[in-house]
Amino acid sequence: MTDPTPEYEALTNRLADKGLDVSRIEHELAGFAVETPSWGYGDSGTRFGTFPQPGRPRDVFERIEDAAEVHRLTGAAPAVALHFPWDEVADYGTLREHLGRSGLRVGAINPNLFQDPDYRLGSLTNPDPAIRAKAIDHLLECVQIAVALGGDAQSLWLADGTNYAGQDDLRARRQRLEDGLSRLYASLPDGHELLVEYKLFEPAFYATDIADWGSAILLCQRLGPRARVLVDLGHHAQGVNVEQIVALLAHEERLGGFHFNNRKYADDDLIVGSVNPFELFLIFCELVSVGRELPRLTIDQSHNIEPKVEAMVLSVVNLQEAYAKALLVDRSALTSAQEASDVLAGHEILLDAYNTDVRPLCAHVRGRNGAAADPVAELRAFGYAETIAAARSGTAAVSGGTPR
Ligand SMILES: [Mn+2]
Repeated sequence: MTDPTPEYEALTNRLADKGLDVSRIEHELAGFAVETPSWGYGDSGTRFGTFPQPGRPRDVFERIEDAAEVHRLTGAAPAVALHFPWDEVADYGTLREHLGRSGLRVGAINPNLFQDPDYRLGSLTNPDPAIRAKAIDHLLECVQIAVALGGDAQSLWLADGTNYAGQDDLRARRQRLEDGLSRLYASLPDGHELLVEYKLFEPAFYATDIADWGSAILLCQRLGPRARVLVDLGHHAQGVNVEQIVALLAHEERLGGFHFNNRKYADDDLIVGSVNPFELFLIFCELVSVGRELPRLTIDQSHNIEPKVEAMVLSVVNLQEAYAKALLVDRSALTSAQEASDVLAGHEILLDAYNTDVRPLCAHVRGRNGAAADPVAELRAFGYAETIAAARSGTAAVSGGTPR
């Protein structure tokens, strides 16, 4: 815990003068938690190539070590989303112990129905019943993995779709999808939730089976109340108003969570807040305005040229700052402006919060949480990247080994 800095004192005095409840804001900010993805720490690339990085984790145990470092520095990344079969192990008890020893818990379980050659023409929507059955078996296996690891969520993105008009019957595919997901939903233990992610296109280029929030929410409404929609910031057409989608899903009580990243062109999977921080802020404004607990927040990024742990730390910091700014919005003044039909007053209230430098506030809250005031600087000073590069030079990982 560090003493308050002059910048923190100046900021919080100004916020208090405006009538904001600084201690409540700090309490909310201190509780902010995002899941980081195990797949975000390993090698990744584009369809043109993959660039292996020194120190890249060789197995799920080392991916969890990297996630633990992100949590140590930010105090806001206490869970790891896992992906199967990429994170498959022989003994899930050992994996659960490793998570606990690392100060982490399991996040959402992400089944993989896009990599197996059998899924070339789809998984749950495949015209071949044997392939559909195989896909359902994998989904049911992932529910058991969640139980074994103490998790409570399945997060499903389907790559299913067609590339050519006439390739398959669109309504028949929808029926197969509903039937398969019904099997999954029926297998969920009490308290487990199903997050249904949508994506406009890619890998399918004609008709993606769950292409937008509408097709996702209709599925969820058929399945039951524990099926909710997951919004990935890279999965919309250009220009789509994502914060409005967030508001609509929240209104319908079907907002399950997020995959945070940022994009300029398509599903670029860049660091969240790196391209459009204003959109990120507006999304958090919607979440704050709902006035309930935040939904499940997860980072879903693919770091191809940037150092992965640093990219993840920066992403968490950017999320904390966007959330902090949203907490600064003077909500009663905003409501008054809206009720008075004042076109620009509400907009200016949002801009005032957005333009506030919240870094001293976030640094203070991180310090109070036992994390780093400046996580990126501490990561670099500590030399974590060099440490893991030296420790992970071989090809065979020692399960549960620690890089430092
Ligand atoms: Mn995603």
